[in-house]
Amino acid sequence: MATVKLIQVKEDILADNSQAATSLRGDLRRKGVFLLNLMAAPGAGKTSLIRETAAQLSKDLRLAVMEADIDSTVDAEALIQSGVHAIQLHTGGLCHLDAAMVRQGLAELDLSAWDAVILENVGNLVCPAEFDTGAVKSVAILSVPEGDDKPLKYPLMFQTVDAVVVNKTDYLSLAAFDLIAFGDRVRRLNPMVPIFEVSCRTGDGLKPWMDWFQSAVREWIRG
Ligand SMILES: Nc1nc2c(ncn2[C@@H]2O[C@H](COP(=O)(O)OP(=O)(O)OP(=O)(O)O)[C@@H](O)[C@H]2O)c(=O)[nH]1
Ligand SMILES: [Mg+2]
Repeated sequence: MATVKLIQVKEDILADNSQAATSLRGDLRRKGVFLLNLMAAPGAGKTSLIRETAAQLSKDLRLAVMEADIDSTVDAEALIQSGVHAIQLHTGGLCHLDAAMVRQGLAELDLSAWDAVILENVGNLVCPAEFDTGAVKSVAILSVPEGDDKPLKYPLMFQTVDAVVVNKTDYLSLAAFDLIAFGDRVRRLNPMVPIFEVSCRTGDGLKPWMDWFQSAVREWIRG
């Protein structure tokens, strides 16, 4: 079993979160490090997308991962076993991360060694969307078995992100998931947001996602 660096992160209940998030982004800008906040319901494919992204981009980008969970180190262990540099944050039962908690996690990484850090937020479609983590970009994953109605039920998640990934498209033939209706529902909330249809299992559709991610990192690093 891989040895995982585990950090208990604590909420700063006295801090103004949006101020803390803006200040964190400023620090990331000065250090030339990109931070992606990846959000989704449990099991939608966050760790799988991170693993695929790291596998395809690690020759071009120095990429580290912060896995956040209420408990367990399984995701960080799985990534380390795939050769990805990952640490594990525990939220002490909280279903979200705020900017102060993300800053505590980043302090455990030597930021001069990385171009980009991906944060896997706690699996939840509600709470994580309510907190600015200080990330440069936020992305929501929705997997096909969850259903195309989720933008109607969890609008904040789809409203606040910079990109949406529909994962597990290999299940489309088995599920009554209407990609057009889903896209319409998302764009009613977030008109310009790019939507990537992928399967982390088959690799289908991953190239446009990789291109988007890589250009977002490059743009940030160039300043
Ligand atoms: N069929 C299929 N299965 C997938 C795909 N992507 C991920 N899975 C499977 O879905 C399950 C959950 O994937 P994870 O990547 O662990 O999902 P997660 O969002 O990180 O889950 P939590 O961290 O528990 O919230 C695993 O069994 C994956 O192998 C896909 O594109 N197609
Ligand atoms: Mg995971």
